[in-house]
Amino acid sequence: ARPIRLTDYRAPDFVIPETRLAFDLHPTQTQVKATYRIERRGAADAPLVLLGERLILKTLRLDGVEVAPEAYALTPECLTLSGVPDRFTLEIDVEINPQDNKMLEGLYMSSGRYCTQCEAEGFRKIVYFPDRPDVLSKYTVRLRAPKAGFPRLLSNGNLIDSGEEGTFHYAVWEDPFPKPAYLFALVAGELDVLEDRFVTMSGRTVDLKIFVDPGMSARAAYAMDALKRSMRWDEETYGREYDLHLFMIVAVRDFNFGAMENKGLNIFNASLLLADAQTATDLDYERIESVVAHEYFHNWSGNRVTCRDWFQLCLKEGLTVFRDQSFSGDQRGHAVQRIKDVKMLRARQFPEDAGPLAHPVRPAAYLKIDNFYTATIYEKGAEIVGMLKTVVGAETYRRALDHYFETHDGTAATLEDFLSSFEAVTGQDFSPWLKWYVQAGTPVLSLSATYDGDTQRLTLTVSQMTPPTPAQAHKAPVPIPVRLGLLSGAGAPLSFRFAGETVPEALFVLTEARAQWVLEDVTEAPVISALRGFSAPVKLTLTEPEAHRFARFRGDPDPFNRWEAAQSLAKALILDPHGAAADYAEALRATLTDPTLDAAFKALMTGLPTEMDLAQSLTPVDPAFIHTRRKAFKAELAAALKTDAEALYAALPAETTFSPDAASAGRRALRNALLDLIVAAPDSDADRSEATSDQAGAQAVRRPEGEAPLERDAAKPLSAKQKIAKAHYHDARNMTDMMAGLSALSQIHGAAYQDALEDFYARFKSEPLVLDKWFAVQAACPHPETLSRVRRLITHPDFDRKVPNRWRAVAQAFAANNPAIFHDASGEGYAFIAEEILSVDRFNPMTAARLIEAFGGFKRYAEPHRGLMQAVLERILGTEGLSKNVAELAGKALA
Ligand code: DPP
Ligand code: ZN
Repeated sequence: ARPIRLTDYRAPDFVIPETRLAFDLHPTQTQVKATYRIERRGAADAPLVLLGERLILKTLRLDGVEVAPEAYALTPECLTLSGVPDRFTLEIDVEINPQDNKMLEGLYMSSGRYCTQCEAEGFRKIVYFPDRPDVLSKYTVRLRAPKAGFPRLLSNGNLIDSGEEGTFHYAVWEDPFPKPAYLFALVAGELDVLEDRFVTMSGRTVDLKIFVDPGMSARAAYAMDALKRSMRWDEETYGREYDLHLFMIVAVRDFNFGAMENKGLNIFNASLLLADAQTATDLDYERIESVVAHEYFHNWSGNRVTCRDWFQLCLKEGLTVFRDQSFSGDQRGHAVQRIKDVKMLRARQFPEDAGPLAHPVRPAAYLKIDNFYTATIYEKGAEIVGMLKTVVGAETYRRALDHYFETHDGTAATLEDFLSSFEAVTGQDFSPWLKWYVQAGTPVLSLSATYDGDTQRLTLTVSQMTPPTPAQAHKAPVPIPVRLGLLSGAGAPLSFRFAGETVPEALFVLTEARAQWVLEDVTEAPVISALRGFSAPVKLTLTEPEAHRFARFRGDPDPFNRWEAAQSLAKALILDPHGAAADYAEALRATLTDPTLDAAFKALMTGLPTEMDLAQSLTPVDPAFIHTRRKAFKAELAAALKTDAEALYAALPAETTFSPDAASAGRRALRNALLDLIVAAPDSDADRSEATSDQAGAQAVRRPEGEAPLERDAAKPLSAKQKIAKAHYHDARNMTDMMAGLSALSQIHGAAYQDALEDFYARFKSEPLVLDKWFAVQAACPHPETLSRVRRLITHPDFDRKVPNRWRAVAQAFAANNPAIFHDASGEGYAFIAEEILSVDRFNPMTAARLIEAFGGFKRYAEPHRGLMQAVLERILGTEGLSKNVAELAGKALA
């Protein structure tokens, strides 16, 4: 297949100012009738090329006259008409089969309902159209379906007509805002609705409707609340007002993405919309809040101003992620939010940027754009917007964004347009920032300091280097904002003079490969606190004594750097085979007992770097070493803090009434982080006899299938920590605590874990979203027995590969959240995931391809992992009938 290149971009030859669609909905034979008003913009002899896949073309009429078959060319991917006039009306009738559509792109059925997913290139699976984001059209949509079973007929915009035709009924929707086809949506089926209202800043009333499975509307209450807060926030923070009289969200079970910002009719994966105390965790609530905000914010950053082509994807995604992160920070606290965002960036984007799948935030070429809904485009894209805000300041940033929205409203824009808004309001040149968009790889920022006590001068020498990435051997410097402060040796803040002013902290921007910054009036040799708030998405190297990190750990006034210091210490100590936990435990004890710090922050401080984090700091990666060392360090830490952790845990009783607010969630997070630490402690002598339960489980791998491996443990008395975890699980009044209990039990393994799994299944077997968690916790259990367990899970009657949530609950949870077992030296984990990718690729390539990432970094791994992963990738790539999606990523991973 030939790649699509940014440099090949050409403006469309035809525009379609008006689109009329009529759907006669039928599970296997839906009739779609499209009427387009078309105008030529390009060369007089340019043919009209419409894209369409998996469509049965019925009729084609140009200005009312049927087009003869010899007057058009039809291939499996497009319909070409030559010699068309400059202005004309084209009518196209096609037939499609929603029931058979398991790709979940275009029009498909989920739980007996019709729904759509058109981003990026799904509209062409509904009808022939110039399916590209720079063709904006005004849509009028007529839906017709049987009244029975399909009482709701929804599409974008405003409902302008509806009526009955015998046992059928219809609805006509008109969206007054021109939009690209990827924002088209329809939903038809039986749905309950939760309704509310929002009065906009100019006094208009907007009806808000969230549609969910019958009986589930109470679970949409939190999403509704988040929606109203998002709408207010976008008015107050960005001056952006909602523009239709109706805003609808629909939750569906089968969905490739998290959610989709279709104009006026967002469609959500039910897992990111439905929540109540009994079925959703605090993390679910947090994600619902941020995704509801994200999709709502797209109404301006994405819909009103859309993307000229898919290379500009981060124009809408990076900006919208930055906007939703800022919203979440305002709702939940900026320090904690920033730490979580950076954790996510490092867990997903940094590895991507360091491996064969590295690509710029604006890629230069692709085979399947679906493969570029990546952490780089979303999260790194958001970081760039954040850096721009940091360097220009909040007020100028707001003026630049106002300029951007006003100048490009109703158009399909580019990243250059975005940057030029910053130029327009500052008069400065922002072209150096384009480097961040076109250059892949994570820059390494090196910092060294020399202090002169006589002159009280601190000289910082900084330099940057971005390592080569595929197809980009040489990199230019990028602008790097560095927020920097100083601490005394005792850990107190130390002010200094810079540019004539005495300041507690300064912002430097490194624009060249190298620079020197001189700080005056520095009264003692300081501890440097650089890159505060993670002011740039770079890897910082700073050679300094361990004591400096401890000083920041204990008292950096910047909470991000306080957390960062703890993490980097933990990383170094874990990766050092002789690293001891005693000093770290002391500093953590001080943090945990500090009454001025909030619980959510303490919870984050209690968490150690993940095995994935650690893998990034070790070459070659040895997953077993990382797992063993992390476990040993955690056990040592837990032993040192046992008394404190147990006392703090006991002092934080489980809350009886559940509130999803940030402060309550923070308390639960801390209590659950303490539980995690408590169960990591080695068993005391009294419990020693129980320590064998781990080995009993390990032997289960070699037992024949079907034999209950843990049964014989059931009679054993429980160890102290098993008792705590079991009580935590059984006493839980909400899903957050329940999952924390279950996950703690999964860490210990043994009979109590098995009992809890059975109990959980019995309670929640009819709750699909909760059952996803039940599958995921088992797939992520770091016990060797998981290798055989995942094979049993995929034969479970509730397992269904055709439902992406359920499939990801096993396959993704195992590949991404269980490094020790996924990377088992036998290669069985790799083989399992390879088989899963190939199975799902047969019907849902978009979702299957996402899992290739698990093998992406194979070259960094030690043998036998490296060779085994390479063989698996080769096997995948050699498979006949492979999708373009999987072929593109597997090919790149191997290159
Ligand atoms: N555009 C969607 C999102 O927001 C992806 N389906 O992120
Ligand atoms: Zn988005």
